[in-house]
Amino acid sequence: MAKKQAKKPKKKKKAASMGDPSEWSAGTVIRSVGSSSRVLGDSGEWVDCVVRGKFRIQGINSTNPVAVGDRVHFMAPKEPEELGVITELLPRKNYILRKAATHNRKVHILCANVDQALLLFTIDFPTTSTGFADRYLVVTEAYDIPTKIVINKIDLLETEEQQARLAEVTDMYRNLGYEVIHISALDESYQDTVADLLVGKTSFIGGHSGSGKSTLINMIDPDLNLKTSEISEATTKGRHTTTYAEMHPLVTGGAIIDSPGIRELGLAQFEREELGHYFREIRDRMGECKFHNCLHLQEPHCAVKAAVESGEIHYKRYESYLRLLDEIEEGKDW
Ligand SMILES: Nc1nc2c(ncn2[C@@H]2O[C@H](COP(=O)(O)OP(=O)(O)O)[C@@H](O)[C@H]2O)c(=O)[nH]1
Ligand SMILES: [Mg+2]
Ligand SMILES: [Zn+2]
Repeated sequence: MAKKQAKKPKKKKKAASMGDPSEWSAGTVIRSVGSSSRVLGDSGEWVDCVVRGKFRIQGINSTNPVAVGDRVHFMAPKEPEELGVITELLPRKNYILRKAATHNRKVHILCANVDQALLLFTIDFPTTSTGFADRYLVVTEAYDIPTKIVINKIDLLETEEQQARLAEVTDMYRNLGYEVIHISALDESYQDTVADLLVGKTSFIGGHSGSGKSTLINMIDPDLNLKTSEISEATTKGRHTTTYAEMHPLVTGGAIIDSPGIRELGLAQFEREELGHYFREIRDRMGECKFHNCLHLQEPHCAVKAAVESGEIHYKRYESYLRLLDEIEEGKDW
């Protein structure tokens, strides 16, 4: 057998010079892995770029200097074998953080400048727990990002028990003021519903692996032709794939940011005392607790516990609150 030929080292592209600010263009980061980013320029061109210089964001100790959704200035390459350079990061309207995968004490900016977040929720295949949903809702509430709950795969709900869970989850979140939409991303009759949700906006979409995110994005823009995976494969436990958020500009205007890793959405930068502010029904009642710093645990004359006992606050939401409170406590050492 012939000796395996040694792989030629990949020729590393050289970065363009930073040039003069008058030569810079504006664009949006649509993919970002390590120090290399893909920028969609405002005039429609895609440019692979490196980040030059320091992009220190005050108050955020993050592993990534720029994130998907960031508005930037960049210097386009002059030669085909050059990479562009991101020269300037424009101010962010908002952002979502998660724990960094590699650095214990750092955060990773998942995305920036989103108009809304969608939570893709599945009653079954795979089952999404309300605990998972509440963690997501707490984070988007904290960052003040309007959030809608999209329950997908309703075509698969056959038993009365499944229908009952669908109704329970729907009522629970509608009662809190969240918009809850039922769809089947494989059924074209929902296309208009999905389009109404997404057109013209930059949406962050989260949900379990296998909940149908890629299918939903393909439904609105089949040209994107995103890979979808069988549930059995998608939900295999213990598989550690390094995956990154990615922005898909839509032909209809707007864009979708698809992200795996939302299980790691960061709560650790929150204080225990502030968690209640991000549960709408707790926030609405906390002023009536006897103690202004009430954590709604065992304190006397707690309006929140009273509302849980009377059923005005759903016990599942209160359970989520307790679990997240514990998690913040445990996360404090990082
Ligand atoms: N029956 C049914 N299957 C769906 C629906 N949406 C997605 N799927 C399937 O669920 C699997 C996972 O979907 P995918 O889009 O890859 O999920 P992602 O991991 O969230 O991106 C694929 O086999 C899809 O065909 C739906 O509404 N109904
Ligand atoms: Mg996917
Ligand atoms: Zn209280």
